[in-house]
Amino acid sequence: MTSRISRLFAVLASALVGAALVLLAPTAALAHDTLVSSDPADGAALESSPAQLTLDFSADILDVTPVVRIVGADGQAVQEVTPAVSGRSAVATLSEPLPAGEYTVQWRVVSSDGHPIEGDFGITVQNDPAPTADPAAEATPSAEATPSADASAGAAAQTPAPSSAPAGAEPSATPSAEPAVENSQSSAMMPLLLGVAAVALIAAIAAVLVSRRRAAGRIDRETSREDPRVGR
Ligand SMILES: [Cu+2]
Repeated sequence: MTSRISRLFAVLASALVGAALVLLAPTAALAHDTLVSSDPADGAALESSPAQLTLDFSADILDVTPVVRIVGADGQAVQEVTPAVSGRSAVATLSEPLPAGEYTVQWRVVSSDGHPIEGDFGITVQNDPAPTADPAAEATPSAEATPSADASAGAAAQTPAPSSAPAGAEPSATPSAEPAVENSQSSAMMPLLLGVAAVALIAAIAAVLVSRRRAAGRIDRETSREDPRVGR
């Protein structure tokens, strides 16, 4: 009897443990935060290096040793950044712009349930960071750049100007001169031409009208008589 009770108890206990495991396991899995989105997004092809990477998770992650590592196509880590965790997002500000290339962004943060979670996504940078190289170079050679720019501008203004000006002047001079003459001639002849055209138009209309009336008259005559042309 005691053995039966203890056996029943053991069965009940194992059933309870099994039920607890079944119920708790999904909630534990659901409690794991996931990466919802990122900026730049996975697979993004960027014209130039992003200044920062923003990772948004499904819940508030813990600010415990978060890491964002940017790995180049050769598998070598280019940068390793400790992102700033705020609520659901972790923002990794790059220490320096990325050169052109394909990168894998590896991240590891601690989920709101205390479990570390990690993942990665890919981005492509299409151009080298030229803008950041220019300001550094501009600082010293700016004094040299202006004279050289002036010299080149002066050379460009002096040498191509005579060569281009005659080249441009010759074609433009002849057409501009001829149209000017034509314009003056045509402007002087315009009233005459218009008068001639008007007279010609009126004459043409009159001729058409007259011929139609004649034709109509002929048809009338033709219909009334037997072909007057043959008779003539
Ligand atoms: Cu967990």
